[in-house]
Amino acid sequence: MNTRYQKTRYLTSAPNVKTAPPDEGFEVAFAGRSNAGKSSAINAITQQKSLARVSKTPGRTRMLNFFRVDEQRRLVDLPGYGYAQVPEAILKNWRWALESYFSERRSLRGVFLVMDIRHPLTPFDRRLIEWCQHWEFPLHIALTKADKLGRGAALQILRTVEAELKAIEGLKISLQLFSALKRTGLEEAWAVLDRWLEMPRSNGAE
Ligand SMILES: Nc1nc2c(ncn2[C@@H]2O[C@H](COP(=O)(O)OP(=O)(O)O)[C@@H](O)[C@H]2O)c(=O)[nH]1
Ligand SMILES: [Mg+2]
Repeated sequence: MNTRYQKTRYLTSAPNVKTAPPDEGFEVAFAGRSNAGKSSAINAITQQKSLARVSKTPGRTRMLNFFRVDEQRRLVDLPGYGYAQVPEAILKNWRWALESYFSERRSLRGVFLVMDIRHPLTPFDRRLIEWCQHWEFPLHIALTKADKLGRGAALQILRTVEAELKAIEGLKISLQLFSALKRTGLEEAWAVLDRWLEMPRSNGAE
């Protein structure tokens, strides 16, 4: 059990990095195509029922949503896009908002990409992965909704995705199976966040 994320609170939303909270301390960005299971993953990780629901508030869906873990640490819910055809103007704006965030955000320590295990490596995911490679951000991938598959099938997808991504030069990557529904994979997710956010070690109680 890890209780360090339980006090996470919604901080603010910003359309782009220029209006984001002060660029201090440590930040981890959560990315994922819409409906991949990102909000559910954030809620499971922070052990809250509806923390990430704020990201669904109309007007905030295309924003960077900031959550405060503590004085020095934040989680950021990045905007995704869906299955439906997205108008070019919106895509362009999304690309610009995320590219400027990735290129300018000094407190960003790593990218936590949530992919539905049944639909891994969509064009959305590949774009994110390219950016991580380009800006040398460590990337952690949670293949979520793993409960939808048997253990063997899930592991096979994990290995296939891993083999493809480990072949990309200069990409620092780790992967795991996850299920918000069954609450599996939490320890691995917390370990990655603890490391990236430089969480002080607790003294045993957790
Ligand atoms: N079976 C299963 N369903 C999930 C899981 N995570 C999310 N879902 C469902 O997938 C849908 C999209 O989830 P949501 O977290 O809102 O996705 P987001 O758009 O990426 O934030 C919802 O109906 C969730 O209940 C999971 O681990 N297992
Ligand atoms: Mg969401």
